[in-house]
Amino acid sequence: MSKDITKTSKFLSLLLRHQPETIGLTLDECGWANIEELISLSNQNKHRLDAQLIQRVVGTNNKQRFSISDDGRFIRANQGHSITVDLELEAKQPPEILFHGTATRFIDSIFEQGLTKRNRQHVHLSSERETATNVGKRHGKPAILCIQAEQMHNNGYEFFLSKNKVWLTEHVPIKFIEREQAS
Ligand code: HQG
Repeated sequence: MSKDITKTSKFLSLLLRHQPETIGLTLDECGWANIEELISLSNQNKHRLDAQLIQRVVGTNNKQRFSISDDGRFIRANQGHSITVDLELEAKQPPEILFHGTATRFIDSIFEQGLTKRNRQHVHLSSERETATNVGKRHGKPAILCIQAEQMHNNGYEFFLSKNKVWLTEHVPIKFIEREQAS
């Protein structure tokens, strides 16, 4: 990814997940921002942005973080919000096991409280161990947790699958979490 694209992706994540007010942008209740407005407010705030750059970020983004509406006028983040938005996700049956990557320094607290969503709208889980490892590395020395997702689901916990295939849930109680020992 070129430097421009990475920078823009980070900027869009900030605006569309956390702080649209930084440039005076408003999102609708489903998290959509009007692209024309986004471009104009960004440029007014000295962040160079145009339709082509947005298209490149959406198209090349390795994690498919963003979606454009069918009419091409709106953009939103697919997951990862700290602000409250309705992603219109349907509850879905998860696989038997899901993974969560975290840092070793959080382990004690996780085994006291379960996995909590912290600043975000959901706890983020992955069907792939490798993805979880990469998420964990962002925070420090990684630790992988195996989550008994099917059991949770059978016990009435809801799961959602974001458009970019991140599994989301409200909270994971301790009894469904097991730490995977490093091999
Ligand atoms: C930890 C990225 C102490 C949790 C990724 C994590 C993901 C606890 C951290 C997405 C805890 C929160 C989200 C507890 C949870 N005590 N620590 N009880 N419960 N934690 O960044 O899952 O690249 O909010 O383990 O790919 O790391 O931005 O969540 O370490 O999908 O698109 O608290 O962000 O996507 O950290 O990452 P985060 P996350 P993007």
